[in-house]
Amino acid sequence: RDMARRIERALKNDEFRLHYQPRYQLSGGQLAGAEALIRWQTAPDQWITPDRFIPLAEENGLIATISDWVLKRACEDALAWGGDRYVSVNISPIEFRTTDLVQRVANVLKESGLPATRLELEITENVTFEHPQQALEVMQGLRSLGVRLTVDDFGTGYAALGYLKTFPFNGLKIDRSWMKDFPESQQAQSVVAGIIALARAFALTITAEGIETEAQLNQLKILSCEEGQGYFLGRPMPLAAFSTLLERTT
Ligand code: G
Ligand code: G
Ligand code: MN
Ligand code: NA
Repeated sequence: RDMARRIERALKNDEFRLHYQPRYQLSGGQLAGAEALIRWQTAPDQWITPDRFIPLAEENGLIATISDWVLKRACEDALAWGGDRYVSVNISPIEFRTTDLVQRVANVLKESGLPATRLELEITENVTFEHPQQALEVMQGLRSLGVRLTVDDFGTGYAALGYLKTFPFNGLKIDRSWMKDFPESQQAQSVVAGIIALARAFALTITAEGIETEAQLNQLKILSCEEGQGYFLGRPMPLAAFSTLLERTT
């Protein structure tokens, strides 16, 4: 309850920031877009990581308020990125309980002017949908707007074949835990190759996250993984740094 009050105050006091982590096309090396990651700065050198406050916001009903702030910021920022670069925003599975998510996303697109095709929503699979039928309808509504939907953290939770078949995803992100001993371990290579084949069977765009070495990047290219993200390619950074990166690439 105390945390709920702190989050509300933080929104009012403008203590949240977005950092952007670049996502690259692996074949041609183009900067495809960025994932928005929230940061909470409580003092000049003090940050609370989302791992700590997002789960609390989910419990105390403030997650939608945070998401609305993130969506607005992210869409406004991405408008200036040029080309058809997208911004991708993490949305908690909890938010798929209510159909108002579709209206909220529609509003933010309209108000910001960002084309829907340049917004992607990442939905973690390590939490199940409490009401799958409801979640399906919300996803269909979002797809009708033109927004892309991606399974995040794939390979850590509940998402199985039925999940990929039932829900209208456009993309899949391989959880970074699978990169740990990739590509040295033959088993890790087989698993990653298997997930890529699986994604292809469902016509999903595949992104590898947690790329930390050149060896990983090269092997992912060989496996025809489409997009990549990770410290080796670029860390999450403030908007100004991401804009500088864009200037240097275009
Ligand atoms: O950026 P970092 O590694 O600290 O993120 C930790 C976790 O917090 C990740 O699982 C990430 O998906 C999640 N996260 C970051 N930003 C947001 C956000 O804006 N909304 C939600 N729901 N989760 C976020
Ligand atoms: O759960 P999700 O995939 O949204 O989490 C994204 C988080 O992963 C970001 O907060 C980011 O800080 C972190 N991250 C991004 N790239 C790497 C990486 O190469 N290595 C590690 N360990 N973490 C990463
Ligand atoms: Mn994510
Ligand atoms: Na992830």
